[in-house]
Amino acid sequence: MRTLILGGDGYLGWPTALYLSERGHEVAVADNFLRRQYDHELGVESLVPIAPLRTRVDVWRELTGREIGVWVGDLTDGDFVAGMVEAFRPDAIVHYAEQRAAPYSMIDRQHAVHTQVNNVVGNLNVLYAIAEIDPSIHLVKLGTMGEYGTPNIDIEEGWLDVTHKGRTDRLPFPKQPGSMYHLSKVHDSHNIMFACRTWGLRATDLNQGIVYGQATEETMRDPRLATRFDYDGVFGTVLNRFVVQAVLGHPLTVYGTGGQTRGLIDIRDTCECIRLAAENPAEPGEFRVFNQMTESLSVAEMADRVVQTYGKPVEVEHLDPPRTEKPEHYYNVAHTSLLELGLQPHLLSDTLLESLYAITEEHAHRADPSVIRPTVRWDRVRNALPDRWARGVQPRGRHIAD
Ligand code: USQ
Repeated sequence: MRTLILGGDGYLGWPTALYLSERGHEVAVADNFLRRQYDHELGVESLVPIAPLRTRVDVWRELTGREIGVWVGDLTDGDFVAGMVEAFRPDAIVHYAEQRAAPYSMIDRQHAVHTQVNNVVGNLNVLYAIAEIDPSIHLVKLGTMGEYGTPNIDIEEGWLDVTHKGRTDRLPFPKQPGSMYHLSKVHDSHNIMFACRTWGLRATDLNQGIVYGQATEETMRDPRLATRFDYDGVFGTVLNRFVVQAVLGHPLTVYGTGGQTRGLIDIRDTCECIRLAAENPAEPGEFRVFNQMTESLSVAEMADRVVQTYGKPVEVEHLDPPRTEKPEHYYNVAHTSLLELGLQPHLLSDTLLESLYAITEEHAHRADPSVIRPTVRWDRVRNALPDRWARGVQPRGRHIAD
């Protein structure tokens, strides 16, 4: 099948492109390199060096003989999106191309506006391109488990059977997102649901948990195929950060008690989930939601796993929580749809953690410990960026400038 991957230069988009290409999909990727620009703005870098997209694609062709098409452009430009969809005519569009860091979206007004404009407008342009050009194209959209928040009831896969005053209906599961970024994904979900209901589009919203890991079978074939590995206080996600912190001898930065519980997924399972969703499309008019996570752990449990498995002493520091979130809560998530399609999950194992320690040790000389601590607080409407950031490049001035 022909699969177009939006955000195909990113942490997950790139490994997914290789995974699907290896399995016979005709793959094209689109990217505007915004993720690389955020690094310049924040003065940070992926711990594992990443090659330019052109090099990545050339190396893959040399190694496998497989071609990956490249489109460079911005999804907020509707003509670009329509032109690309018209020219490539995909069977499925996998949409990763969004600003994905909650702390980045909470820096201040400009960053919140940038996040929501970039994400919501980009996704709308994708929906319109599909509706106008070929409504049978299946949209596989990356959502987030954070759309649901942490309600005191079981979290279902997108929908909830509700009986109210004697009448029953199947309604969208209530959303209580915890950041301007997570809110942008809720807005996307509403727009996609509307497009399915109104124009008969077919879509799968993958509400993904926190991804950990850095290597897949395909990215390991050559260092120039590696994907990024973030550990800074803005883009680094919790378990990847804890691994890097352990290796650098930095205390593990547990926010508050560490009682927050989240869904997790291994990067290799992300790729397989995308394949399963793309190869088993939603029906015309169907808005399908899968919870893309394989297990739940509290932040304290994640820290503990790292303390137990890293061969050297590791300190844990409980920080004054920078985010507004429930410190302890009920968390029980239904996630059977992808298992029913055949997902065989890699649960968090000591072997996986050991391989991550090895990757981190290899690149530890590139780490900048000064970017580890959290700098963005949810209870401040305007977070002052450290000087080193203020001097950085602004990402896409036309969206975040006054
Ligand atoms: N946390 C710590 N210490 C840290 C970093 C994070 O205690 O050093 C805590 C946070 O307070 C939070 C949890 O760990 O309770 C997760 O934080 P995170 O930064 O790993 O993840 P999050 O901000 O939720 O966002 C990440 C991805 C996002 C994706 C989301 C899935 O960046 O794109 O949508 O995970 S989910 O968490 O299910 O919403």
